[in-house]
Amino acid sequence: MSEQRRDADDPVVGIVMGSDSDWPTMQPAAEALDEFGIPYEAHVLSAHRTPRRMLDYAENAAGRGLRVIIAGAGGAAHLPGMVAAATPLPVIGVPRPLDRLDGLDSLLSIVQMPAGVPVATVSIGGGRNAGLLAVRILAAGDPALLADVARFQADLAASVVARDLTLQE
Ligand code: RP5
Repeated sequence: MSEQRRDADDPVVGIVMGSDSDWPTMQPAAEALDEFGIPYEAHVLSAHRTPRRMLDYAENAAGRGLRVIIAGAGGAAHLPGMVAAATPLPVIGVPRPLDRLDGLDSLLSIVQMPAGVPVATVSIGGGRNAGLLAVRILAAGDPALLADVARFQADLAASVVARDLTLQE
């Protein structure tokens, strides 16, 4: 990849989805990135309706400075896998629950990738965890961000303890 000049605000995570109707599922990923101050971009790319646009995006993502892609889709959810096929970047797949099969179709379409083309698939509707996983991937090479993740984990644990019900009493 050729080195490009980058500003601190340039996106390092790409959030892509098969339809604008997927946004409610994907928005929690964006919110998680916001919480950690990670710049991102969000686009609609369809593996089926706009295949060339999807391939252009995936093939150029690393060269533009993106480091992780979060891809969500529902039903015959081929977008995450096809993006993973066309980029060397890590891809996180988010299965969107649709009305008819509750997202099981989306999950299986995303998770059953052939060896050699990994997609890190989160749970059905797991947009928030997709965002948090992207943060962790970035944090592996960024000690300050890693410390932020550790603080987040400590806060999460404290919030669970604070809500303990002490059922034995
Ligand atoms: C998929 O078809 C999209 O990712 C979306 O989850 C689903 C329905 O899309 P729309 O008909 O709402 O545009 O490709």
